[in-house]
Amino acid sequence: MWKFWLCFGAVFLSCSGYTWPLPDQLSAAQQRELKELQQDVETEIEELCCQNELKRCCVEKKKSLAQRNMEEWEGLIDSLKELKSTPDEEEAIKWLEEYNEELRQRNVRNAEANWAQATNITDENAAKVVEVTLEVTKWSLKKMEEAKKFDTSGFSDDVKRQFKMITTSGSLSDEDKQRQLAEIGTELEKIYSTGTVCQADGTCLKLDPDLEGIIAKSRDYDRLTWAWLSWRDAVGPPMKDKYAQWVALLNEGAQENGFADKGVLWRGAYEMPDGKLEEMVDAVWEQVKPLYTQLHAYVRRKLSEKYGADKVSTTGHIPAHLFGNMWAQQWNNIYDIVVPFPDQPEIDVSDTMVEQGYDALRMFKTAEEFFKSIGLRPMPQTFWDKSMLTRPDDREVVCHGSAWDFYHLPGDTDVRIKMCTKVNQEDLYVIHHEMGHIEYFLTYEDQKTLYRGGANPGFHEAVGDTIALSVNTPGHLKKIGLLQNVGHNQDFEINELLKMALAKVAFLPFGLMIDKWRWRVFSGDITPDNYNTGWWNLRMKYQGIKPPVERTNKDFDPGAKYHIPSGTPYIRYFFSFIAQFQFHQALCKEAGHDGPLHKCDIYESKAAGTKLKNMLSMGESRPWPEAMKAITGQEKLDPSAILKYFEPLEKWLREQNKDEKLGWD
Ligand code: KAF
Ligand code: ZN
Repeated sequence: MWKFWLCFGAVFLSCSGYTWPLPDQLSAAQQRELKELQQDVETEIEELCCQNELKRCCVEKKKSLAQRNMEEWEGLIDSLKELKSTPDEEEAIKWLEEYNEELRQRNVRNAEANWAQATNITDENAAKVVEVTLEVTKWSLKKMEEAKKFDTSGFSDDVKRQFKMITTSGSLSDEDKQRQLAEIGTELEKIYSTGTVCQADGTCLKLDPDLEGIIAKSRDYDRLTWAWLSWRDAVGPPMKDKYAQWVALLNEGAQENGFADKGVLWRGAYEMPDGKLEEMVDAVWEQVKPLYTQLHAYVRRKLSEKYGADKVSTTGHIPAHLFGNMWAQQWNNIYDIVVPFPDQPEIDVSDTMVEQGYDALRMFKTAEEFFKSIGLRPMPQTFWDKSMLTRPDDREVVCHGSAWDFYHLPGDTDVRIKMCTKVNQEDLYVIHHEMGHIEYFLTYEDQKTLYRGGANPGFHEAVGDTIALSVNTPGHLKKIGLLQNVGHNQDFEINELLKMALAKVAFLPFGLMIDKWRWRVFSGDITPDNYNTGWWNLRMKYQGIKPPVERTNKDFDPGAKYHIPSGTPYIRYFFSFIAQFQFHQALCKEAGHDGPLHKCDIYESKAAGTKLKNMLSMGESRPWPEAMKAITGQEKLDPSAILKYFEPLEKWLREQNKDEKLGWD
């Protein structure tokens, strides 16, 4: 109650930050009813607090209204409490409470075993991961059978939701097959993470940092071809048959549980009727494709000038190894080749970071400082003690970055990041990305175990990226001493937007095609004989790129991208790259930003932080459109924010490309 009055003490502060009491004995439907009422009351208060009135008068009105509503509120809660849930539902709720606690404890063990292996790849640790995975599967299957005995038809939405989650499974019933699946999974990830390429002089190179470094920095066409090809030859072929077996086993598990294939289950995370997710992302892609096509044509022209028209034609697909990134998924590393106005002040801060003596720890502290500035949580001490922030030199590890929730009880926090940090701007961005996952973990720690997840997987991916949209503005980089000069003219702005587009717009068709490939692999449209052809057909169609040398179906180029051997779904990143601009736009509005969206920096805005926190705290407890609404006011994935952000650039690109033949077919 006291919070209420505190809130009204500050006259023009909105009351949206106030948490109205919501007793958890009520059913979800009842709780929702109360929440709706709460919103009505808040709107009424806001409306009454007329801007033109005297301050004092306004306070009085708010006070009396609040008092009246509080009485009604408490009366309503009492009457709802009397409407008790049925005995069956009470039993179900009790069963769920125990389930959630046991799940939490099992998740802790699961995370521990996986962490041990990911930070020290050994046969012994791999064997432990397999054992824990089998244990988890066995337990989940047992619990699923128990859960199915409840008739949930009359239960509240919240109880139904939990049962649905428990009974949606793709697990194989046969234990030998379960083991086979778990073993192939760890094997595939091991091939990727321990892959090396040896040169004629006997020195051997790893993907991270060696081969990725060559692709990022070398401007020698043949050297680039060598690095690109060697990585694929090293890891692809050894994976191919195993991958086909892995797909078959996953599909068998899905089919045993009544699903057409594993792709249906993967898409299920978005809680849309099957087919609708693909429809939604396709529609979004159609809207952003014109912008991508402009960027593609501009970059193609620059690459053709750099490497020669015999290497890069100005009308067709671009060879995939020239983008500064092993997978051509983001193109920011070739900013130096494509920079529109080279005489403008530098905007890449990598060199400055090295000059200023940044190391991994300082980069993480820099990121943490931003999250704290908007009122999100600092990293707990255990984070600093237990995370792996750089590549150790005494053992093999999985270098691909990840964030880990050890399903702590509040107060006993254990969250970690595993990353092989390098001192450059790209990794500063990745750190914000990973820390975004951690902030989500911390903000939904009070949720039931089943709900300790993102509103959908794309939300989880978007949190840190949203923050990084502020951090990477030249204005902010200057604030933290990483840039000395910031231009204030249109040329500088175009440089700035182009650099951003190389990271964000270039990514979109890649983010889309990966799971288009896997959905078709799972459905059987793309068979093992056609894995590589199917892959390149999509790469060519969506990204407008082609392999630098001829590929055959003996190759397995998908395996050279981490998320394929690790079995991590990818459409989440496409979702995220659209949604993060929606979030950014909404938070900027909350922070009172005015001016172009790409100039907005929400640093130190508690209002923006609160808005974000409110959404994050929902975890996975509600379908994602509700979480989307909580932060943006609308329920849809909508590319208008990203299009607005890049509007000045798109206009400029159109002018530059007016004599180009756009596209690649
Ligand atoms: C995103 C942002 C910038 C560039 C590129 C991307 C896409 C993608 C990529 O291709 O690199 N990004 C990542 O893979 C970042 C790693 C991660 O944070 O998304 C990580 C991937 C992962 C690793 C191991 C097991 C499962 C997933 N995801 C997480 O650590 C994570 C995600 C959700 C909840 C908890 C942790
Ligand atoms: Zn991530």
